[in-house]
Amino acid sequence: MEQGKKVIFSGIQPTGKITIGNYLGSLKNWIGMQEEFDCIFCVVDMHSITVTQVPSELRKNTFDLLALYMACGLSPEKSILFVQSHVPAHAELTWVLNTIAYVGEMNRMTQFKDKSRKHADNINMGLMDYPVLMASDILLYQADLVPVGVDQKQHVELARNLAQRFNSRYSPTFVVPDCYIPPVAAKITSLQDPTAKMSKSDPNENAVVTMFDDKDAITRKFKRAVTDSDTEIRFDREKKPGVSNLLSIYCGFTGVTEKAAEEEFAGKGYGELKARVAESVIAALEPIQREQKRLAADKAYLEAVLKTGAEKAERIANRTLEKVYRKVGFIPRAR
Ligand code: AQP
Repeated sequence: MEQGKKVIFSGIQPTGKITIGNYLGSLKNWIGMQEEFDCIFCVVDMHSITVTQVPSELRKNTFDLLALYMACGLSPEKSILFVQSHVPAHAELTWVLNTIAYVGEMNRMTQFKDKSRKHADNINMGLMDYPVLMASDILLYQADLVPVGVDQKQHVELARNLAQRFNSRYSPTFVVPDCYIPPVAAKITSLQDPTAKMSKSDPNENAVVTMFDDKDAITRKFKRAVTDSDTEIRFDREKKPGVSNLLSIYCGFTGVTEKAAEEEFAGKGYGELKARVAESVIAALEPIQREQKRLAADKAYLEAVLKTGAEKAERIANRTLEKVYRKVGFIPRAR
């Protein structure tokens, strides 16, 4: 970590196949940040068990996600790449922060309410505590900036509140982090219900394009995407959520501005829009998929990356945790 450089922290859950929503809303924006900032990127496996997982699949998804991080351009030489459960300080800080987080504020979290509805048979304490664990992830590394999609904004705000609350109750300890929301594609929506977020755990396959989908699947899913009854192609998230979503995906993958995309598709039909969006996604994903496959096959290399990453992350995390323990009045363990 270099003195004076801002610190970035973010992560994705290995809860299934990563979607183009996860990619455009978060992962893609991390790549360029590596040059300018001290970056720490985590595979947040502890978050993922707040929803029932098949253990063998969770293990595979964890390696697959790390390989995807690197295939997209995250470099273990430039950034710290690690798995959350390898650094016990995440769980340890969560306990301390739990004692300053109020049940009322946790109950109001949108994701908790959504996931409680979706998993009514498994509303566990971890699901409710998810945002406190996320606050610990961020605060342990004294992160200045947290690049996430719009859906995670409320959780970053909770991390800010907990940092400020701790700092004023004890003394300045945590950097109060800011949220970085990308200007384009901060919320990609479902291809089948364009008013709902595209989620990797959506059981409807046609609603989601994953980073692992092949050419035919991508073409088919966009062909079936829900649009609307008139024929005009323009951004209007209120009245034309389906078309606006397709345009956002196009802008996200091509780097074209919203205005230029509207001009490009003026007078064209929905069929052409869908085909061109699919082409842009296929072109961007093909090289990533090839590299991901190559990396995922080299387990020894991935394990070595994670070992180094965990060692580096642990050093920083333990420094913060020791400070926190001292501030709350825990006596240090004799060495
Ligand atoms: N649809 C989306 N559009 C833009 N950004 C998105 N993100 C998620 N969905 C979209 C961003 O991806 C990052 C990682 O998300 P996560 O895995 O930690 O959890 P999530 O937000 O709950 O993502 P999913 O896909 O909806 O996962 P499941 O289905 O497991 O709950 C975050 O930065 C998020 O903002």
